[in-house]
Formats: sequence, C-alpha cells, structure tokens
Amino acid sequence: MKLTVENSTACKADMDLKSYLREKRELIDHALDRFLPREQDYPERLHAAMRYSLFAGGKRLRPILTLAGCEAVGGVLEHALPAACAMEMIHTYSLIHDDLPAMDNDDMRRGVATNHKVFGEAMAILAGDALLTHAFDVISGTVSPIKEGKRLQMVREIAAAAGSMGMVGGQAVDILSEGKESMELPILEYIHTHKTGALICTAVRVGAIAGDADELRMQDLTEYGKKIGLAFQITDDLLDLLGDEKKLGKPVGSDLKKGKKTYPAVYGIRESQGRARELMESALDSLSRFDHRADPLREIARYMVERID
Ligand code: GRG
Repeated sequence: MKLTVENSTACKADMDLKSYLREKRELIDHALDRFLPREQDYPERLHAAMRYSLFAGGKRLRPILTLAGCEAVGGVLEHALPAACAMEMIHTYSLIHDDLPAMDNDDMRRGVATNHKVFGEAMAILAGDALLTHAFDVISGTVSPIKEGKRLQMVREIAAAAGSMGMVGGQAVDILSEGKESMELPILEYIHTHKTGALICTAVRVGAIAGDADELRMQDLTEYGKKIGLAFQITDDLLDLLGDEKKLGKPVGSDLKKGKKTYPAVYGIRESQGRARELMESALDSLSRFDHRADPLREIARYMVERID
C-alpha cells in the first residue's frame, strides 16, 4: 500500500514511536522529492548537489516535529507538509555549510562524504544557498488552504529562527568563541539555544500554526520546543563523546579534538546527562494541557534524551 497523509498512523496512546518516525520520514521524503527541482533540471550539477545532501539520510527530526506539532493541536497533517519540508531544507543547508573547510571542515556527514568533498566548495556553498531560498519558495508558493496571513507568519518565524538572531547568530558566536580559555554558561546556552534550539522550536511552532492553534497552545508548544531544543544539543554533545560512529554517520570525538566548549566539556558527562533529563521532564510538563494527540511529541522528547543512556 502506498503511504499517504490519509492512511498514515494517527497518534495512539500505545503507538510505537519507531513506526511513527518511519512513516513520517517516508511522507516527508516523498514530499521533498516533489518540492525539489529534479536532478535533470538545468543546472544539473547544482540540483544534484542539493539532492545529494538532502537525500543522504538524516533523521528528519525537524519536519517530524512540524507534523507532530500540527497533529497535537488537531490540525490536518497535509497542511503542515510544505513547512515541514522547508525546515528540512534549511537544516540540510546549515549542515552543508557547517561542514565546509571555513567552518568545521568535516569529511563525513549522514554516513557519506560531505557535500564539498563530492561537489567542491563552490558548488556546496551554492547548494546550501539554494536550499535555503527554495525553502521559502515552498512555503509561500505551494497551493495551500492555509490563509495568507498564517503563511506570512510562518515565513517570518522561520526567517527569524534561521537568521542572525537565530541559527546563524548562534553559529557566529560559536566560531567567535573558539580557542577561548573558558566559557560562561550564558554564552554556552546562547550558542545552544540559537545554533540548534531556534530551528527545533520553530519546527514545532510552524506545525501548530498550520494546525490553527490558539495562543495558549502556541505558548505551551513554544516552551516544549525550547526545552527539547536545548536537550537535543546537550545530547548531541554527549553523543560526540560517547556515541557510536556507525549509528551517527560521522566520526565521534571531533568536538574534543577541535577544543569546542560543549556542555559536557564544561560541566562533565554526569551533570550534562542530568540536565538533558531535567529538560525532557520539563518539556513533558509543558504538554500537560494536551490530549493523546500530543503523544508523538511526548515520545520524541523521551527518545531524544534516551539516545545517550
Ligand atoms: C552554517 C549557518 C550555519 C549554521 C550551522 C546547525 C548548525 C548551524 C550546525 C550543525 C553543527 C552540529 C553538528 C550541531 C549539533 C546539532 C545538530 C544540528 C546536529 C545535526 O542534526 P541531526 O542529528 O542531523 O538532526 P540529521 O542528519 O539526522 O538531520
């Protein structure tokens, strides 16, 4: 049976997270394929570079959060698909640029050679640029029953989360802090909440906007998103120390080698694990007003932190 929005797993209290994630990943991959220019479209090399990183794997966490955010407020999944795909395009662009020699200079990502290793630096930069801009075309240009005002709100929120007051700002502070002897907690939290957290929180919010959430639900989901965003980054830092290279699709220990001031580097492994757990519990509390339709969000919060146990 072909998987469609209509027959995909609805949220059940006893749902199996693995099959939920697998199904949603399939939906997203299928939609991404539709939304992206084909490889044979001119200029072919650029479109091949964009598709190479987008379809190299990846957990699709951000777009799944968008769908789950929509589901939690009783929205129609299909309405959130363009925004979900836009989130993944922006995330993939950030990974391509982050891997460049001028940034982290990494050779492996998502289990394969990084974009610049295959296509060269110039094409990797352009593939990232094109994914970022295409994301906004998909949200604003796809035929959708969502009112124009709501779509404009999504565009603005995503732009803010991705730009200098969000992800790019966090990346800039991270780079500017490299090589410093010590790092104060507010700076470390700024980097985490902006570099990674902003996009994760916005992923949940745009799903809820697509689902026509009221203000109270939006506030609860924002709290949830902020907490899991930070928990995710702490977990990612821990995985870089303790994780399995094969499962991660990239070498471990790279933060340590580069002298990065990560959460465990500053606070130690135990304290970081405790902090990630606390954030997860607090994220679950933020969902106390929601019914079983928020179960995927609850399970995702648990899964994020359990990756390090
Ligand atoms: C270059 C503008 C610009 C921004 C870079 C997000 C980011 C900012 C850099 C990525 C560096 C990094 C490895 C951060 C740790 C958290 C993170 C974003 C991990 C990768 O996300 P996953 O685990 O990756 O969701 P997949 O491949 O599963 O999508």
